[in-house]
Amino acid sequence: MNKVIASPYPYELPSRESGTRVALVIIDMQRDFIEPGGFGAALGNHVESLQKIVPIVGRLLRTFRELGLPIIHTREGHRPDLSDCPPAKKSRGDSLLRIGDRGPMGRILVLGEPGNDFVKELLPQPGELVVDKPGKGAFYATNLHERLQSLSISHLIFTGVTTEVCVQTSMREANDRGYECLLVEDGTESYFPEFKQATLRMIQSQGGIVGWVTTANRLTDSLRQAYG
Ligand code: TIU
Repeated sequence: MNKVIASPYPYELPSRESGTRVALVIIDMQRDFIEPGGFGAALGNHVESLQKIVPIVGRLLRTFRELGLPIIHTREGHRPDLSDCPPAKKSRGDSLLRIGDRGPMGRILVLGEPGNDFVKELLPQPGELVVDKPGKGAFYATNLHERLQSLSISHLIFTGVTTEVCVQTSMREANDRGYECLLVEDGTESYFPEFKQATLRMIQSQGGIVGWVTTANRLTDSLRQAYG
Protein backbone atom coordinates (compact mmCIF):
# COMPACT_ATOMS: atom_id res chain seq x y z
CA MET A 1 0.00 0.00 0.00
CA ASN A 2 1.20 3.49 -0.82
CA LYS A 3 -0.60 5.27 2.00
CA VAL A 4 0.82 7.78 4.47
CA ILE A 5 -0.81 7.97 7.91
CA ALA A 6 -2.21 11.48 7.77
CA SER A 7 -5.04 13.71 8.82
CA PRO A 8 -7.96 13.91 8.07
CA TYR A 9 -7.48 10.44 6.48
CA PRO A 10 -4.63 8.48 4.83
CA TYR A 11 -2.83 10.20 1.94
CA GLU A 12 -2.28 8.00 -1.08
CA LEU A 13 1.07 8.24 -2.86
CA PRO A 14 1.12 7.63 -6.62
CA SER A 15 2.15 4.08 -7.49
CA ARG A 16 5.19 3.47 -9.69
CA GLU A 17 2.82 2.26 -12.42
CA SER A 18 0.60 5.36 -12.35
CA GLY A 19 2.94 7.42 -14.51
CA THR A 20 2.69 10.36 -12.10
CA ARG A 21 5.08 11.34 -9.36
CA VAL A 22 5.39 12.89 -5.93
CA ALA A 23 7.76 15.82 -5.31
CA LEU A 24 9.13 17.54 -2.22
CA VAL A 25 8.50 21.30 -2.14
CA ILE A 26 10.74 23.27 0.23
CA ILE A 27 9.34 26.77 0.62
CA ASP A 28 11.71 29.68 1.24
CA MET A 29 14.27 28.13 3.63
CA GLN A 30 16.36 31.27 3.12
CA ARG A 31 18.68 33.20 5.38
CA ASP A 32 16.35 36.21 4.90
CA PHE A 33 13.70 34.45 7.02
CA ILE A 34 15.75 32.19 9.28
CA GLU A 35 18.85 34.19 10.27
CA PRO A 36 19.17 37.51 12.12
CA GLY A 37 19.56 40.61 9.91
CA GLY A 38 17.23 39.54 7.09
CA PHE A 39 13.69 40.29 5.95
CA GLY A 40 11.98 38.28 8.70
CA ALA A 41 13.91 40.07 11.42
CA ALA A 42 13.28 43.46 9.74
CA LEU A 43 9.56 42.76 10.09
CA GLY A 44 10.08 42.45 13.84
CA ASN A 45 10.08 38.66 14.14
CA HIS A 46 12.16 36.35 16.35
CA VAL A 47 13.74 34.32 13.57
CA GLU A 48 15.34 31.76 15.90
CA SER A 49 12.01 29.94 16.23
CA LEU A 50 12.26 28.81 12.60
CA GLN A 51 15.68 27.20 12.97
CA LYS A 52 14.44 24.01 14.63
CA ILE A 53 12.97 22.63 11.40
CA VAL A 54 16.25 22.84 9.44
CA PRO A 55 17.43 19.31 10.46
CA ILE A 56 13.98 17.81 9.82
CA VAL A 57 13.72 19.32 6.34
CA GLY A 58 17.32 18.17 5.79
CA ARG A 59 16.36 14.56 6.59
CA LEU A 60 13.42 14.71 4.18
CA LEU A 61 15.68 16.20 1.51
CA ARG A 62 18.12 13.31 1.93
CA THR A 63 15.28 10.76 1.74
CA PHE A 64 13.95 12.24 -1.52
CA ARG A 65 17.49 12.30 -2.95
CA GLU A 66 18.13 8.67 -1.94
CA LEU A 67 14.87 7.57 -3.55
CA GLY A 68 15.49 9.59 -6.72
CA LEU A 69 12.30 11.64 -6.27
CA PRO A 70 11.98 15.22 -7.58
CA ILE A 71 12.75 18.20 -5.33
CA ILE A 72 11.70 21.84 -5.68
CA HIS A 73 13.29 24.68 -3.70
CA THR A 74 11.51 28.05 -3.73
CA ARG A 75 13.02 31.39 -2.87
CA GLU A 76 11.16 34.67 -2.27
CA GLY A 77 13.05 37.64 -3.69
CA HIS A 78 13.05 40.56 -6.09
CA ARG A 79 15.14 41.75 -9.00
CA PRO A 80 17.82 44.30 -8.02
CA ASP A 81 15.80 47.11 -9.67
CA LEU A 82 12.72 45.98 -7.69
CA SER A 83 10.65 46.09 -10.88
CA ASP A 84 8.82 42.97 -9.69
CA CYS A 85 8.12 44.34 -6.20
CA PRO A 86 4.76 46.09 -5.97
CA PRO A 87 5.02 49.44 -4.12
CA ALA A 88 2.37 48.13 -1.72
CA LYS A 89 4.70 45.28 -0.71
CA LYS A 90 7.73 47.54 -0.31
CA SER A 91 5.93 50.14 1.79
CA ARG A 92 4.00 47.75 4.03
CA GLY A 93 4.74 47.85 7.77
CA ASP A 94 6.77 50.14 9.96
CA SER A 95 10.20 48.61 9.57
CA LEU A 96 13.32 50.77 9.31
CA LEU A 97 14.87 48.27 6.89
CA ARG A 98 12.71 47.72 3.82
CA ILE A 99 12.94 45.48 0.75
CA GLY A 100 15.97 46.58 -1.28
CA ASP A 101 17.71 48.34 1.63
CA ARG A 102 21.19 47.22 2.60
CA GLY A 103 21.34 45.07 5.74
CA PRO A 104 24.06 42.93 7.34
CA MET A 105 23.46 40.10 4.80
CA GLY A 106 23.20 42.39 1.76
CA ARG A 107 20.12 43.99 0.27
CA ILE A 108 16.91 42.80 1.95
CA LEU A 109 14.95 40.22 -0.11
CA VAL A 110 16.90 40.87 -3.32
CA LEU A 111 17.89 37.98 -5.60
CA GLY A 112 21.58 37.14 -5.57
CA GLU A 113 22.31 38.77 -2.19
CA PRO A 114 23.86 36.56 0.52
CA GLY A 115 20.79 36.87 2.74
CA ASN A 116 18.48 35.79 -0.05
CA ASP A 117 20.19 32.44 -0.48
CA PHE A 118 19.14 29.17 1.14
CA VAL A 119 20.49 28.25 4.55
CA LYS A 120 23.73 26.33 4.08
CA GLU A 121 22.28 23.01 5.34
CA LEU A 122 19.63 22.96 2.59
CA LEU A 123 21.45 24.07 -0.55
CA PRO A 124 20.03 22.60 -3.78
CA GLN A 125 22.01 20.04 -5.72
CA PRO A 126 22.31 19.98 -9.53
CA GLY A 127 19.12 18.66 -11.10
CA GLU A 128 16.83 20.02 -8.40
CA LEU A 129 14.35 22.75 -9.39
CA VAL A 130 14.94 26.22 -7.96
CA VAL A 131 12.01 28.62 -8.30
CA ASP A 132 12.54 32.32 -7.60
CA LYS A 133 9.23 33.92 -6.77
CA PRO A 134 8.28 37.57 -6.18
CA GLY A 135 5.13 36.76 -4.20
CA LYS A 136 4.11 34.64 -1.26
CA GLY A 137 2.63 31.93 -3.49
CA ALA A 138 5.03 29.72 -5.47
CA PHE A 139 2.75 29.72 -8.54
CA TYR A 140 2.28 33.49 -8.85
CA ALA A 141 4.48 34.96 -11.63
CA THR A 142 6.54 31.74 -11.96
CA ASN A 143 6.53 28.80 -14.36
CA LEU A 144 6.24 26.25 -11.55
CA HIS A 145 2.98 24.72 -12.80
CA GLU A 146 4.37 24.16 -16.29
CA ARG A 147 7.57 22.65 -14.89
CA LEU A 148 5.62 20.27 -12.63
CA GLN A 149 3.37 19.26 -15.51
CA SER A 150 6.35 18.53 -17.72
CA LEU A 151 7.70 16.20 -15.02
CA SER A 152 4.30 14.45 -14.55
CA ILE A 153 4.17 15.52 -10.90
CA SER A 154 0.71 15.11 -9.37
CA HIS A 155 1.48 15.00 -5.64
CA LEU A 156 3.27 17.72 -3.65
CA ILE A 157 4.75 17.41 -0.16
CA PHE A 158 5.04 20.85 1.47
CA THR A 159 7.68 21.95 3.96
CA GLY A 160 9.34 25.28 4.78
CA VAL A 161 8.50 28.72 6.10
CA THR A 162 6.38 30.40 7.14
CA THR A 163 3.43 28.09 7.65
CA GLU A 164 0.59 30.57 7.36
CA VAL A 165 2.20 32.88 4.79
CA CYS A 166 4.21 31.36 1.93
CA VAL A 167 3.59 27.70 2.71
CA GLN A 168 -0.17 27.98 3.05
CA THR A 169 -0.49 30.37 0.09
CA SER A 170 1.50 27.99 -2.13
CA MET A 171 -0.44 24.95 -0.94
CA ARG A 172 -3.75 26.65 -1.72
CA GLU A 173 -2.49 27.65 -5.17
CA ALA A 174 -1.40 24.05 -5.77
CA ASN A 175 -4.71 22.64 -4.55
CA ASP A 176 -6.62 24.87 -6.96
CA ARG A 177 -4.43 23.58 -9.80
CA GLY A 178 -5.34 19.97 -9.01
CA TYR A 179 -2.31 18.76 -7.05
CA GLU A 180 -2.75 16.37 -4.11
CA CYS A 181 -1.07 18.31 -1.30
CA LEU A 182 0.40 17.06 1.97
CA LEU A 183 1.88 19.36 4.63
CA VAL A 184 4.60 18.05 6.98
CA GLU A 185 3.75 19.54 10.35
CA ASP A 186 7.22 19.25 11.91
CA GLY A 187 8.82 20.38 8.62
CA THR A 188 7.15 23.78 8.65
CA GLU A 189 7.29 26.65 11.12
CA SER A 190 5.86 30.08 11.81
CA TYR A 191 6.99 33.08 13.84
CA PHE A 192 3.59 32.68 15.55
CA PRO A 193 2.89 29.21 17.06
CA GLU A 194 -0.84 29.87 17.18
CA PHE A 195 -0.93 30.72 13.47
CA LYS A 196 0.88 27.47 12.65
CA GLN A 197 -1.65 25.47 14.64
CA ALA A 198 -4.57 27.31 13.03
CA THR A 199 -3.12 26.61 9.58
CA LEU A 200 -2.69 22.89 10.29
CA ARG A 201 -6.31 22.76 11.39
CA MET A 202 -7.82 24.78 8.53
CA ILE A 203 -5.95 22.88 5.80
CA GLN A 204 -7.34 19.51 6.87
CA SER A 205 -10.81 20.75 7.87
CA GLN A 206 -13.92 19.93 5.85
CA GLY A 207 -12.51 16.57 4.75
CA GLY A 208 -9.16 17.99 3.60
CA ILE A 209 -10.39 21.14 1.89
CA VAL A 210 -6.79 22.12 1.03
CA GLY A 211 -5.04 18.81 1.69
CA TRP A 212 -3.54 16.53 4.32
CA VAL A 213 -1.19 16.87 7.31
CA THR A 214 1.39 14.31 8.51
CA THR A 215 4.76 14.07 10.28
CA ALA A 216 8.20 13.67 8.75
CA ASN A 217 8.69 10.17 10.21
CA ARG A 218 5.35 8.88 8.95
CA LEU A 219 6.07 10.28 5.50
CA THR A 220 9.58 8.83 5.38
CA ASP A 221 8.36 5.35 6.40
CA SER A 222 5.74 5.36 3.64
CA LEU A 223 8.09 6.74 0.99
CA ARG A 224 10.61 3.98 1.70
CA GLN A 225 7.91 1.32 1.50
CA ALA A 226 6.50 2.74 -1.73
CA TYR A 227 9.67 3.59 -3.60
CA GLY A 228 12.59 2.01 -1.69
N1 TIU B 1 6.58 37.27 6.91
C1 TIU B 1 6.33 35.99 6.81
O1 TIU B 1 5.84 35.33 7.72
N2 TIU B 1 6.64 35.32 5.65
C2 TIU B 1 7.04 35.89 4.46
O2 TIU B 1 7.09 37.09 4.27
N3 TIU B 1 7.43 35.02 3.48
C3 TIU B 1 7.36 33.63 3.60
O3 TIU B 1 6.54 33.09 4.33
N4 TIU B 1 8.27 32.93 2.93
